[in-house]
Amino acid sequence: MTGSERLIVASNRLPVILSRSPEGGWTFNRGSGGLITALEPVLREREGTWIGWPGVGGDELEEVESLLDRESGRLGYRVRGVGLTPREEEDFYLGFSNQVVWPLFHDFQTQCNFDPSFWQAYRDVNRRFAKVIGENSAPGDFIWVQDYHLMSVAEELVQADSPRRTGFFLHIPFPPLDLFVKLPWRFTLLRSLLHYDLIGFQTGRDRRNFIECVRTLAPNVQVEGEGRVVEVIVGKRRVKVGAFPISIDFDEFAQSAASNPVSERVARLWSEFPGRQIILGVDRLDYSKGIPHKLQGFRLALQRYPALQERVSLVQLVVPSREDIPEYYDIRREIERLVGQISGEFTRPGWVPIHYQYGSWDRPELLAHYRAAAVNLVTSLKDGMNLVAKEFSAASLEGSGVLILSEYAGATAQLQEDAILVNPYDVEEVADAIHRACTMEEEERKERMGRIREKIRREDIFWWVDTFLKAARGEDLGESSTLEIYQPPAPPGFFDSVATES
Ligand code: GDG
Repeated sequence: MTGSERLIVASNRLPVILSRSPEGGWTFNRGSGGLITALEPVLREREGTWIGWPGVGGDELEEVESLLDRESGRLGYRVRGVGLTPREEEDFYLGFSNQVVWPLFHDFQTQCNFDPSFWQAYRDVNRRFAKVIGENSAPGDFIWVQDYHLMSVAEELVQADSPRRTGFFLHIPFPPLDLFVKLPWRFTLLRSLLHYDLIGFQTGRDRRNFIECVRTLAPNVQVEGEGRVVEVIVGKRRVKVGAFPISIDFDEFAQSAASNPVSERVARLWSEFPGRQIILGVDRLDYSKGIPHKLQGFRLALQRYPALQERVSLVQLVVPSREDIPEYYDIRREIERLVGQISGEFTRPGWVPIHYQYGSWDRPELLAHYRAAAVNLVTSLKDGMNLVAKEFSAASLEGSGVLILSEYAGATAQLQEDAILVNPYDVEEVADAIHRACTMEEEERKERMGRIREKIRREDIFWWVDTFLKAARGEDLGESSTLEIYQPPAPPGFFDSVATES
């Protein structure tokens, strides 16, 4: 691929989502987020096409095609739809994607529902994506497939006799071998992935897990090279495998956080929490985010360090997600039970320990909370990256925010030196980290946050797109600073007694 060849992006959702208006027509909702912001300019420059589900059924697709064409004109790149029937939404999206791959890849093997009809729907939908990609691309184009919903697309393209140069980026973690082998379709899925020319993971750890699976489960595997991208050779195929930590549009976040409307809301928030520090949690409703663990850590912090009472408040936003899956309903009940208990135990006139909201904020409100908060508390039990941590840091304009980050978030690979790291299963460690963050001297806060912001600014979302596409072209990527695999260091001298015993 040269820098100017056509780019086709495929993702489960299109950046425009259609829904029926009450009058029976269609309304458009524009997606937002870093991925769309970063890919749109590249798509415009390269006569690109974005292929995905526009939120409609297969029988409605024809009806909306002219609307998508019109929208393509407005966007400056083409959007093409892949329709899903309600049954496929159930079995492919809520089923295989979110009750098999999501829990397994986040180490929640016991939450998996290995229903064979889910797998069948996954194959069918991936085949349909490949068909639409084949129809809307030519052999010289580069196809960039996003995320775990579409792992079989490259293989389906080959089977449909539409071979293309393909790259795949996995936004979620890749599990260790002993978990991956639990998957009934482990060999087929691995073979599917090996049809991509480049596979990108968030971290060195995910890449290591993948390579170990391939080495163990596929025959005659060799790995060549070092650095951000290595080559996995399976028979005659050479597959590039790399680690590309996703990021955010740092400058845009920092600038928007400084805007007048956001500054006004920051002032309002500070006046609503007079003389108090805001500890902020922003998480999609998901068992992988460790929200109950966060609440337990906060409760213990208030018990262990009574001086924190009336001095800090936890503002926790939980964004609704996948509510049709029973486990998500259960986790919400668990969260709300804990919020109720903690409020009951600590609330007193003039002070509420937890401000819990189940819903979402508009962007200025989100930015205002990021900027106003003294601490961002991230306790994911497993997380591909965690963009909230990066967004909080970018919006921390005063430069004195403290990031408490789970060891198990992908962002730890980059930010381990300056965030306060916690094992979210260790409730005492979380409590101590909250205390440390809330009592940290201004100077130390600023030094740490300064370095965090600099790292995120340097490796922002545009760097991410550029690095992935360069890797796809086989270009040299230079030095790699973020491939380190975080392991908790033992305290100095901890194992000395073992070493000296005979
Ligand atoms: C997956 C992986 C990986 C949240 N609440 C509101 C809101 N948000 C936006 C945040 C942020 C995004 O949602 C959440 O991103 P995360 O990265 O934290 O988590 P996932 O949704 O699980 O994303 C993850 C990511 O993919 C990218 O590769 O980092 O590990 O699980 O951007 O800003 N936005 C607005 N209002 C809200 O209330 N406007």
